[in-house]
Amino acid sequence: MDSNTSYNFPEILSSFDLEGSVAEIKPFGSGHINSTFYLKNAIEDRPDYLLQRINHYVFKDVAALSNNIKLVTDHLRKKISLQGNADPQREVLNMLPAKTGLYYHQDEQGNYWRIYHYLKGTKSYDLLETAQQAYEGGKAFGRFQALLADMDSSLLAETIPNFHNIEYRLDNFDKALENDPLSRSKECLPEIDFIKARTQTMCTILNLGRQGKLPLRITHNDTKFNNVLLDQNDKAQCVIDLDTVMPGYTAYDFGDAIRTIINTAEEDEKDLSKIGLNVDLFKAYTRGYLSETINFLSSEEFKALIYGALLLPYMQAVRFLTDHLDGDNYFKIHFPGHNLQRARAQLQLLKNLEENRELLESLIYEIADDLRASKERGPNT
Ligand code: ADP
Ligand code: GN1
Ligand code: MG
Repeated sequence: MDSNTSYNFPEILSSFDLEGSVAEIKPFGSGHINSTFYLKNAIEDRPDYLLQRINHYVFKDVAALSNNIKLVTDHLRKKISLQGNADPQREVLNMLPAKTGLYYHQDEQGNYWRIYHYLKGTKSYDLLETAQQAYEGGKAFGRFQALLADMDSSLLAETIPNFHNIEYRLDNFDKALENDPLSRSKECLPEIDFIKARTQTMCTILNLGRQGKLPLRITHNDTKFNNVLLDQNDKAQCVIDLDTVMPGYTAYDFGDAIRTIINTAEEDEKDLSKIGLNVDLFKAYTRGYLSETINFLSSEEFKALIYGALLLPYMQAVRFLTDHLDGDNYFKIHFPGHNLQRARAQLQLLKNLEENRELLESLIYEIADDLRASKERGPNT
């Protein structure tokens, strides 16, 4: 699907007004849903681009999705331009209109495409290496939420309905177990039991939201660490992958970022003994995140952060295992059984998080106290 030969690139590229000319097209990134290609410009001082095929099996309304991204990036650009030494060209994704004026192009095969300006000199990490990177990631996602706090969330379409609704995910899991089209459930009985034992507790955030205790805000909803671009000095530059930006709870974004930051191994690690918790990176991310959000998070939202950190690996495991049972229709897999391996890794991560829950929760409180105290002391102390 992703090889350079299966798409009519000349036709796709000719539907956009690109500066210069494209010298090279290279598959890029490690996303599970869309397909990304780097377009190198033949002319040195002209921009490079990033071409993406939008997976319209997953994102059913590409027009609404593109409209969301346009609204969100316009809002971010406006807010960032008002800040002293910030540069919206570097810090916000810039999506190009096609010649039709729409922000996507549909090719003859029915595929949807969009193009962003490629942000030169940036890096994204599947596995991060230093506390500074974690801190910067926390600041980037925290700032993202803060900048969007005054945007009217009713303007945004729900690009994937019930995306982080754990009851809905568990319903789908039950349906997959019932149908079991490939008779795969028998190879994952311990994982099924582990998931079933936690169905009630994992609805905590959803229930708090239903009781009106958590505000719906505009959240990113895919805060994997590789969705923030860092610059050459490992400073946060730009939050990317905006397909799932829609109303959500802040704890979901915190939890999904922690899922990828605290894990000492890859998301799909086969050797479960390699999956551990890097508490220093957890502390650094939390400090960065709270430094941007502590002023607006309600006390209930703040208390819910730890539930988010437990929920997101759980929800991810449920989603991976559901897809495995269904026959791997949703997430791209690289070998048979990949989704099962991913689910097992996420459940192992959850076990580790549960065992260390008190420690992690107390660290969130300590970091918040420390930030509040330093704010009271003022900038010169
Ligand atoms: P996916 O949905 O497949 O995760 P992303 O939008 O996250 O797609 O893009 C995949 C990868 O491409 C990112 O992890 C990042 O490394 C890189 N990337 C995305 N957008 C840009 C950009 N505008 N400039 C530079 N690199 C980018
Ligand atoms: C998918 O597209 P990508 O790889 O950034 C998925 C996320 C999951 C993630 C798990 C639209 O994100 O929800 O958390 O895989 N995106 C969608 O790695 O389902
Ligand atoms: Mg991504």
